[in-house]
Amino acid sequence: RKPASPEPWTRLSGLEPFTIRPDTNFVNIGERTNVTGSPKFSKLILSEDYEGALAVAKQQVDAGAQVIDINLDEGLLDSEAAMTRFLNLIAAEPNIAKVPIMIDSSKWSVIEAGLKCIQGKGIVNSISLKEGETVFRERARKIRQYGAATVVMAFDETGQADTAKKKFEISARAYKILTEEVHFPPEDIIFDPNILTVATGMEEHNNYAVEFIEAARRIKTELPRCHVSGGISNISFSFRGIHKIREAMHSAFLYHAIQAGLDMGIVNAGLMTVYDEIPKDLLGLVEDVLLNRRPDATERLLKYAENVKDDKKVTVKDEKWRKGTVEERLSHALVQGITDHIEADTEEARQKYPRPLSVIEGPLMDGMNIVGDLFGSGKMFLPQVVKSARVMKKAVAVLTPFIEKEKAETGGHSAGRIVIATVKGDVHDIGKNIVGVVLGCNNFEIIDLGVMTPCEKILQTAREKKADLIGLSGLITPSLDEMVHVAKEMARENFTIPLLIGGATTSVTHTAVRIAPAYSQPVIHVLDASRCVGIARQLLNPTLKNKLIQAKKADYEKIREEHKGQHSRARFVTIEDARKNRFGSDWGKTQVAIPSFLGLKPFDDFPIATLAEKIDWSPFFHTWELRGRYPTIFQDDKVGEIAKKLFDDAQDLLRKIIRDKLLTAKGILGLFPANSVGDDIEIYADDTRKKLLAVVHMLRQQTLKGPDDFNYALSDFVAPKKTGIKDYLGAFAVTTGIRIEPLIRKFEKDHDDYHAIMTKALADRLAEAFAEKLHELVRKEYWGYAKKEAFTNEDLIRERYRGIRPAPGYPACPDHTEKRSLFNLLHAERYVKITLTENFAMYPAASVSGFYFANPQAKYFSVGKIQADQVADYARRKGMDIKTVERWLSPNLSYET
Ligand code: B12
Repeated sequence: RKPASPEPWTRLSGLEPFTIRPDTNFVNIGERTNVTGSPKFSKLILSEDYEGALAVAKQQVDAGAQVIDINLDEGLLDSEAAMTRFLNLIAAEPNIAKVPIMIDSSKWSVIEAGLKCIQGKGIVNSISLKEGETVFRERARKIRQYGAATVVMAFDETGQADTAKKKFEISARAYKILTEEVHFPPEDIIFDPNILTVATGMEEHNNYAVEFIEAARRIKTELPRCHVSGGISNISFSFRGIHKIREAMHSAFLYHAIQAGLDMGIVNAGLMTVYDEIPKDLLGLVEDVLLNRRPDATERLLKYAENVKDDKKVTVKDEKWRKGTVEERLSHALVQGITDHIEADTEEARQKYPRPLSVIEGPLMDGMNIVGDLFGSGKMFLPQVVKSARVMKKAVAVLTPFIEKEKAETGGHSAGRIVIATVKGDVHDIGKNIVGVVLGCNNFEIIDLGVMTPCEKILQTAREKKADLIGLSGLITPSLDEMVHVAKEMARENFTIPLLIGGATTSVTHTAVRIAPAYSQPVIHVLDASRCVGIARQLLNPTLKNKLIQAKKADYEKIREEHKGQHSRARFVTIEDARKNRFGSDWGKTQVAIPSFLGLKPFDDFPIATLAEKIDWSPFFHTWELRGRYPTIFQDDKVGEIAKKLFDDAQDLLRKIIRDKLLTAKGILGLFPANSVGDDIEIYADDTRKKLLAVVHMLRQQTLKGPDDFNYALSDFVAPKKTGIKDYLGAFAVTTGIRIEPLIRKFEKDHDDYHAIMTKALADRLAEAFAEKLHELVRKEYWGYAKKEAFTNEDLIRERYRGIRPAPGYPACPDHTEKRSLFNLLHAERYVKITLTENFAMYPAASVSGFYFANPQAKYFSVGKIQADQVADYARRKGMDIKTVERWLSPNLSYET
């Protein structure tokens, strides 16, 4: 008898078989047993509450999941052990184990651990061509051995596919390998062509749903018998927290994707609604977004979302709080950051209270105390606090004329008076402003002297205003020396008040080693805004002050000791030996790329809209002390919602900036003939290389290296003159801060620190995006050595391209004074309207400048500490005296001066 050959259907199983026939409806894969997507499940697993975790799995099956996806990828977990434990526990629960398991991990070892445990036939989620064909084949063979089906993600060696074409091409390539080489049954292949989030505000994301649907259609028609799946909730992350919108998006997306061929998906059955029951107006808006039917689709859906509350019903804004007493209303407005009624409410309070000052000391301070407590205990986040400050400032503005009329003194009632300033030669103030707002919210009186503040002005103001503390801020390394100078001057002028130090370039080590010894009174480094209130309060409290000072003294003493130890432990080579161990491209074989033009190319008004698309958003969130990477930060249990709100506000402002042309982006790039001579780079006027335009001086690493490592200097990436090879160097300077002042002043006048800080943070992001965009144009067009380069924004952010753009001040070229030659070369002051301060900060603040190296082997590195012999040599090369060089390079010196 000839056995009947089984139909080529996908046959999966847990304890029970589950066959996917051609007439099987859409297959639901439960998503809640995933630590990356479900905070609740994550908490249970991390606290080892496996009973609770099993209950989640059971709930999924009870709710109709036909397969359950299990993902235990969590940094704090031994994921292999956790996967083994959880799957073994599931095996003992027939009500769960009856369905097939999808083992989900980005780590192969975890997948394999899972494969060893499951009974029946499960699914691996996932493999891809990300690490190349060899690894792909190996893993596919292993999956066959274990007898599982597999999900194949649309990734290849160049990254994640985001267009229909790329998604299909990668899937087709994987299909061919799997079916022809690995002999994988096509019905056991499930393609996941990446469902990516739409309505993020980024134009390039608008077509993501359409690209997915198109890819699904092609995969199902052209790759026989396979399946298409995806993580459905990804599509709607932009609307996190607004269930009504998300449900509608999921259902509408499924409706269209299933028609195109999607036959399974990881879904939360609880976040689903019936397509036909989606209100028609909402459905129209949602489908406009999903099908990318109109350019303003996102904006319109966002507008709709504003009126949608999380209770799944459309409601008008909740105005119940308006019925409370005036005190309750003020407190609510402060905590929630609502400015709508603040003027009227403050006026009402003024009439109720005996004196205008009593309104500040009473209900307003009560409200701000709640804000301070919530922030202190981590229940409120910086963007919310800054919004509260805006409400407070508006209320105080209403009262100020009355207080002045009364000739009442507000200051005496504050928790303390603090003079803060960004030091001379430095232009950055976002960090300082944030600290000012946070301290202000906590009842400190802030006298903010702004940026580029000379020492004399800081000390004179502190004396005149009888300040209780001085706070200094700085972004670039030359500011460190300026801070030491202020400390010395405070000592010389017999100040007795404590000095606070903060800003991106400062550190507790520098404060302990260099600044604190210059002033006998307390000098304290403050890491960020969340710590400034605690420190300031302690310093101004006679009982707590001594304790803090003693503790800091001991800490700083220890740091100084450790610092000394580090110096003596570090091993260096002479500059001569370092040069012998230079990195040398094999110049004989190196093909130098010839730029498509030589000279300067100014950009007078680069479109901000183009730059907006290139923004790397993660640092924007860091500015607001929200930790996480964009866009996954929106899924963060703790800060996700706040991050989304902040992002939406930023998008609104960005749109306004673009629409009303509120900022101007100017830039210049230059491409020049160049050759290295020792550690310098000579730049020539033209390709005859007879006339020298400038010499750029580089520094070389001097720490002792291992056998396969080099002592790098950036000049190593440019062909030495003596090789006779014609090489080139690029340079650039960009700013997006032109015309920023009036915009900031407008917000500040309106007591709106939130938008003032946001404007600066956005301008900084745009400056960085401009540098990135210009570099891309250089690679693809102006230098043209990577014409076919095709990277996603993520790839660009991770710098996966050829060539580097180090900026003077960054670790590979730490000398800020080189900006002078760079600016001369580019005529940056003339074309871009950026000026350099005496300490080589660039004004406007939102500016970036640097060099381009095209050498395929060029990479970023840190020069680190250098020795006196190199400093002497460098001083000679630059025509500077040693003392001056030592001052500019003080953070890099391996010795005491
Ligand atoms: C974003 C960024 C930029 C932005 C703007 C930054 C800004 N607005 O402040 C842009 C892209 C414009 C930029 C440009 C440049 N940058 Co930059 N940049 C950064 C980055 C990545 C983050 C800084 C930041 O914004 N942090 C967020 C803010 C809110 O934090 P913050 O300023 O530190 O403030 C907090 C605390 O420090 C503290 N604090 C701050 N002030 C005060 C004051 C008091 C009294 C107290 C108590 C506390 C306190 O509380 C604040 C709130 O929490 C840092 C690297 C890093 N990870 O720090 C490099 C960094 C600061 N940049 C650096 C350099 C070199 C530059 C450039 C010179 C490069 C160039 N050649 O183009 C230019 C200079 C620009 C100019 N105008 O002169 C160096 C500086 C060190 C150095 N060697 O000088 C850094 C450290 C990078 C590095 N590792 O080399 N940069």
